[in-house]
Parts: sequence; C-alpha cells; structure tokens
Amino acid sequence: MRFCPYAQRTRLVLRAKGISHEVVNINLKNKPDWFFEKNPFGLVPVLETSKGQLICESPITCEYLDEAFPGKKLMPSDPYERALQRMLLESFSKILSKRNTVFYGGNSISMLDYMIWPWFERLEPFQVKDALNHAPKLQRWMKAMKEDPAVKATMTDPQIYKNYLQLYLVNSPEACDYGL
Ligand SMILES: N[C@@H](CCC(=O)N[C@@H](CS)C(=O)NCC(=O)O)C(=O)O
Repeated sequence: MRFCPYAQRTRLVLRAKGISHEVVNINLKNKPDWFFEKNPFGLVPVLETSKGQLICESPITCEYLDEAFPGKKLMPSDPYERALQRMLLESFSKILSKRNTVFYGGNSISMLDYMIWPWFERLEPFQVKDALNHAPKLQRWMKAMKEDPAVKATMTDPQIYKNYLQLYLVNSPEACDYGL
C-alpha cells in the first residue's frame, strides 16, 4: 500500500541496497483473498523472495534484505552496535535528543534512519511540522535524509498524502489507489 509507513521501510531498504524488485500494491480497504495466503494477518508489507519464501514484519524484511544481499551494509557489523540499533528502534520516540551525529547510527545513513524516516516524512501532511521548530538536530537530520537517493525515490507528495488520508478516514475503497 503506497501510503503505508511500514511498507515504505522495506521500499527504502530495497532502494538503498539497489535490489531489483517488483512492488505489488494491496488495497487495504478491499484485500484480495490471495493476500491472506501471503500473510494470514493481512498486513503489509510482505516480502516474497525469488524462491517463494515469505517474510512479514517490516524490520524483519529489512534485516533480511540487508543480510541476504551484497552492497553497503545498513546494520552495523559490531554485535553491540546492532543490538543498540534494535533497542533504539523499539523506543525511537525516547531517543531523539540523545545523538550528536547527523544520522542516528553515526555520520552515515544506516538502518535505524530508514526505519524511523517514514513517520517524519508524514509530519507535513499531518500538519504537525511546526513541532520541529525548536528541534534543530531533528531539522538537520530531516534535511540530510531528504538528500538520500532512497528517501527521494520513495517520497510521497504531501498533498497527495493528505488527499489519500481524507479518503482513508471515510473508509473509501478508492483511498489506497489515490493518485494512480
Ligand atoms: N508491525 C507491522 C505493522 C504493519 C501494518 O500495520 N501495516 C498496515 C498498513 S500501514 C496494514 O497492513 N494494515 C491493514 C489492516 O490493518 O488491515 C510491520 O512492521 O510490518
């Protein structure tokens, strides 16, 4: 579903690692029966490998992609640093001020940045962007994130997101396909 922040996590990592892939969008207001064979809980994202293996839960899809494919590793190689990223992801709202580097995992973008970005991208359409006026570190992070090619490739125009949201909130079956 094009507007889902969890699915965006997986799309960010696919892009960041340059993994060729096909996206199949699911209309969550009208799920096809076959989708429940991919994930009995009916949640997106679901990752299906070329061998037909199915992987659900966005952080698990992302870690799988990072481990299974070559290229830049988004998770740190050090086990403690990896544990730290997972801990921070568990409670990212509490850690926003405890960082002295541009990105959350250090001075270059890493998995944690991609995992939390989709919620920050939605601040503007939710009209709560002013909440960042007194958070210069967050502003600097958002500016740096917007320069990243994977972030650029998966960004949704705030107006399109707003229009989708209006339809979604009235349960419109057209919501998930808005703008296609
Ligand atoms: N914990 C899941 C959450 C995924 C999730 O909640 N996806 C929403 C869309 S943003 C969904 O599929 N909703 C369908 C439904 O609730 O029926 C993950 O990280 O992948």
